[in-house]
Amino acid sequence: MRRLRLLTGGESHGPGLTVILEGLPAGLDLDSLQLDSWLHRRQHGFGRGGRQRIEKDSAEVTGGLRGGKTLGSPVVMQIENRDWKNWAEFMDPWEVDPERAADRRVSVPRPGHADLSGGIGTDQLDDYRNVLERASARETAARVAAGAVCSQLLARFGISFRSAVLQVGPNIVHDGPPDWDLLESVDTSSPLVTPKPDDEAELVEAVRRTRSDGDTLGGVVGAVVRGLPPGLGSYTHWDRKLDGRICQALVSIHSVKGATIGASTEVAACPGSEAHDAIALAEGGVVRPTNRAGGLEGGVTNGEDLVVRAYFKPISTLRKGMSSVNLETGEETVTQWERSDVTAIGAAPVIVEAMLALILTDALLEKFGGDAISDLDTAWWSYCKRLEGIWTPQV
Ligand code: EPS
Repeated sequence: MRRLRLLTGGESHGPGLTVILEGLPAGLDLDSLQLDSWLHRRQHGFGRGGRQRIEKDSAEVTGGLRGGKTLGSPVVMQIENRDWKNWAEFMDPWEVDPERAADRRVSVPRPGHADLSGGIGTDQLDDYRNVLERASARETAARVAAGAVCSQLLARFGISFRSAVLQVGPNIVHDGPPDWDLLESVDTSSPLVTPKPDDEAELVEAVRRTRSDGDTLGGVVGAVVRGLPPGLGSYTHWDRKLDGRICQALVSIHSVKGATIGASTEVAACPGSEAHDAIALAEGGVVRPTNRAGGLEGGVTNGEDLVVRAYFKPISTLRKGMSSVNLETGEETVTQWERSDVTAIGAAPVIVEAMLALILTDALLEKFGGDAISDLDTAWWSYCKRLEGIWTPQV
């Protein structure tokens, strides 16, 4: 990121997570209820394991805020791991009894998790817990807290988000890229957060069956962002292109193996005349009758809705185990199981929104700058004036 910086710290079963978000302008009003509601959405979803009954995520702000307004200094937040009390003797930062630690030792790496690759890289092959604790998707709670803050800045300029689960394992709820209308009425409290809650009973059954088979499921999440002005990002260099920055952020989410923008896989099979979006004039400015580009052309926003999909592989902790190796004994064996989720896909939409909010806030600050929210407002409205007849903001 160019104007914003996000650092997160903490292990899954450590005392908690720390979030440091640096680069926000001073004077931005923040709402703690919105922040906690995003964290609450991340804990939701049918198929989660016992851990989510223990945690009740909430962000305690310990820096960068006074009276609900940003100070321009880093926004610092802490999210408690309530499960820590059950792990203190195994995860104590200073003293862990090696005999007791053996009870929670992970000696067989799980295929698909960071265990083996991370263990080799950091020379921690004697206990993969040293790797998995940080590689755990628990860290997404920190990302969601930061993304929730960013979304409040974007909301000031009329930029808003919708997201949903489009596929659970092999069960497709919506084929192709989503659009705003499809996602507008998504009930974020339905069991699997799809755009078709009436069809979710079947999906819930599929997750139940997978659980009894000792297996896990992934899926696809779609998200749409409305209200972005044209001209965010850059066409001038590979690492400035906004489409690349968005996909990097999405693929960095735990379990995500692919991310696409607009009608990506679909247009690869079309002739150009059916792949691109014609440009037309209407009363409000320049319009596109279609949005196959998903809001980005040449790495720059074009004023249409930003449309993304993120592809999640199944959770890599399987109750029925998978073939693996124990490098200490030099034997081929089967992975051990510890409590986990059957699928976390219901939690994924808000995580996708959070990563989008971070990257889009970064792009907005890059374009309009300002250490004070008043300077950002001035630059935004001056740009909107220049775009009169081309594009109209949603505020
Ligand atoms: C995770 C394993 C499970 C998940 C966890 C991610 O945790 P535990 O091992 O404590 O049962 O529940 O996700 C969260 C704790 C969370 O808040 O999302 C993993 O191995 O990645």
